[in-house]
Amino acid sequence: MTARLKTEDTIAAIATAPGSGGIGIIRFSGPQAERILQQLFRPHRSQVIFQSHRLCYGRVVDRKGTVLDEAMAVLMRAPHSYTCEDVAEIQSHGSWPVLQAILAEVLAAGARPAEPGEFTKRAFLAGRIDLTRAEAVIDLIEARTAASARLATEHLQGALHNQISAVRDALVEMLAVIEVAIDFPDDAAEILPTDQFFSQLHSHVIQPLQKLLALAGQGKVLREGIRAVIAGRPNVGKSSLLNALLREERALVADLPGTTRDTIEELISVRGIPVHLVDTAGIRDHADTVEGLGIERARRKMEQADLVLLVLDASQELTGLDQQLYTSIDGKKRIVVLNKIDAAPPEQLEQMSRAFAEETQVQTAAKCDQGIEALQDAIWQAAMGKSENMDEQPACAPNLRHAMVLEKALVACQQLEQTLQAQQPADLIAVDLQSILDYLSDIVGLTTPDDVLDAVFSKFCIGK
Ligand SMILES: Nc1nc2c(ncn2[C@@H]2O[C@H](COP(=O)(O)OP(=O)(O)OP(=O)(O)O)[C@@H](O)[C@H]2O)c(=O)[nH]1
Ligand SMILES: [Mg+2]
Repeated sequence: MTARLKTEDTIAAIATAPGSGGIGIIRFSGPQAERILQQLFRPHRSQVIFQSHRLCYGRVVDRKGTVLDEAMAVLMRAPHSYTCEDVAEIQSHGSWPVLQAILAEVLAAGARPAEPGEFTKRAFLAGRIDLTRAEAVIDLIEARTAASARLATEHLQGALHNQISAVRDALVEMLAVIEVAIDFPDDAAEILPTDQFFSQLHSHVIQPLQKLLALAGQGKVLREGIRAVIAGRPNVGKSSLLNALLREERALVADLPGTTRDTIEELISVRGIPVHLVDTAGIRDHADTVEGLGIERARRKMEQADLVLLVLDASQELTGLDQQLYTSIDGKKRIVVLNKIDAAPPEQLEQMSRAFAEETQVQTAAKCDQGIEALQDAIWQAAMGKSENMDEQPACAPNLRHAMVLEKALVACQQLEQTLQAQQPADLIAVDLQSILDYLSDIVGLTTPDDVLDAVFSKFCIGK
């Protein structure tokens, strides 16, 4: 990939998160980085000149010479830096006012504030990383579980880029053959054995792209997580289940129906999947105004859920309300949770279990932490859409942007198949091949339109 543009200005930002921390980092990148660093950083040994990639101890001073902080500084000379430009970083104490004061000096010395993701955008524009790796940087920063971080790291190391590149290489090879056929139209039939072309298209292009696309759902789950709503009649043990899954006494639990009145939301990790868990008010008919509002909210949450955990009290007979709730989530992803099995007569439990034989069901005793692991497994399986091997996660999974482009590329593959089937001339085959190639170039950022690039980088935080 070649550089798209040369950047003239030097950008600066606080790279660490707001708040106070042990250290904080101010980062600046661009042609003025070294001069600015020299202007406001006084090395402890005055004879020190900045060696690239060497950490240096000293003091940061403002324009009047007042010391702002003791700090470490490092200069990373182009092109061996994150942005491929000269980059300087000052590691000061992580007090927000100190960081802001240092940033103000950097800006006064000639830098301008960086936009969100601008450092990474420069790395991309310089050709150091492709677009899938740039997107992985955001995913890694925002990862909420170890499993989502692992997926981001795989992408950062080029997992998706490499797969797309392999398909692109196959297409380029096919295009080269076509071009020979265009140049020698009389020998085209010999140069272009259609069967071979078809099988190449299938095994090197269509199948790999379909395989990738099939992983998009799992990618979404790992990156964004799912919303799982705990619903059911009052007093069946919904809040007890939330507490057991959270491993803390988050929600009030009482032997009174109508204990939970508002919804309670918490983020947990279920075998690496971020799960937004929502506890709701127990649903019943005759409730007071406040409880009624809670019930309305509970119903709305059920509608919005990716997964409903329908909780039933196994120590009691099924009621009409249980049935009603069950039918109201028809068509939704759901798990039937038979709770209070410690207090359930065996025949009744068996009968209830038979009534939901078709459903994914888990038997629990939330009060005694029983069946919680099985419930976690069931949540994982429902979210990932597969039933085996919970330790296995895809090393590569397209995000929504990639998936949309992959779908278009596959449509273009169908078009190419039709062209081949109709034995159209070689130059038409070349046009179709080129259009598949163009889509794949969009994924890695070779030809991606500017508005898409802007959309990608605007999701970043400032300083990255
Ligand atoms: N024996 C037994 N009791 C349980 C179990 N889970 C919950 N309970 C009890 O059932 C009662 C209601 O529990 P909650 O967790 O408050 O039930 P809820 O569904 O959130 O109730 P509402 O918020 O009123 O809708 C409490 O007394 C719990 O201790 C269980 O597994 N076994
Ligand atoms: Mg409750």
